[in-house]
Amino acid sequence: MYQDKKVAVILPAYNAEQTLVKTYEEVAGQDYVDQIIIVDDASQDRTSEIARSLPDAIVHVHPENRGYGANQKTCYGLALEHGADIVVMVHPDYQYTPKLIPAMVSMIGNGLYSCVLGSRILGGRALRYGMPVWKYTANRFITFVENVLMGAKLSEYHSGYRAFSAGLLRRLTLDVNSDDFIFDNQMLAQILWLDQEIAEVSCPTKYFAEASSINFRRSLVYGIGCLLVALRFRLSRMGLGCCFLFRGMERRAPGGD
Ligand SMILES: Nc1nc2c(ncn2[C@@H]2O[C@H](COP(=O)(O)OP(=O)(O)O)[C@@H](O)[C@H]2O)c(=O)[nH]1
Ligand SMILES: [Mg+2]
Repeated sequence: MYQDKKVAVILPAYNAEQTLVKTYEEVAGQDYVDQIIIVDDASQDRTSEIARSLPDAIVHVHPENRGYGANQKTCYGLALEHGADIVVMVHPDYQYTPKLIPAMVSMIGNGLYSCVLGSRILGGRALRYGMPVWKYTANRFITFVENVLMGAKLSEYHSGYRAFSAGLLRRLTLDVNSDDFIFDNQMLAQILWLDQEIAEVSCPTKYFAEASSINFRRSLVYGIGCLLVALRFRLSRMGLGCCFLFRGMERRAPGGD
């Protein structure tokens, strides 16, 4: 609990047998964490078996592979069902350190922000930590265009480490979002659409085989998708139609969630 707020950490897992236990144990050791929810997206390895063996984890296994976005939809749904007030999403590939969870939780729990991202770019050491140069360059370019089109100033939109208030999650129409990787980007665009301020903390990141499996082709599809989301945002803001991503959401005064 953070003050009187219940904290859930969600781990959207896919073929994570090598790193799930290590991530889980470190997450479980952090202050404020009440619940850890693991959703396995029909992995081909022993992820579900390992997840079920973990003490106190809430585990859900998709009957078939539905994609990264679909996995997160299940995760957020379960977290809200279980009464979470603050939800932290972290990839179970042990790429992001769970040690930032208390900091991110407190930024949400003290009412300052409704969304906090762990940024690999902000500390300026992504390349030193091993991010491939092509991924870094693409990340910087796409982030620049997204910031211009969506009127934000984030260091990146592509982190797998995010915290949200339950109040904000309930306002987002996550069900209309993609079941694929672009889900993450659509979610941030929806938050910006609601005029919510997004906070960032710098996050040391590890790069190793199990932590980064997305190939160039899938990254390209993702990158183009990001640019289209940002363009749709700008066109919708200009009143030139309203993109399906933003249609069902009610905008209120900035700050409140
Ligand atoms: N649910 C689901 N997750 C996937 C799938 N493919 C990759 N992932 C997850 O997506 C996340 C990001 O992929 P990753 O290769 O780590 O990307 P990178 O760290 O940004 O280079 C990881 O947690 C993967 O486990 C999939 O088909 N379904
Ligand atoms: Mg990764």
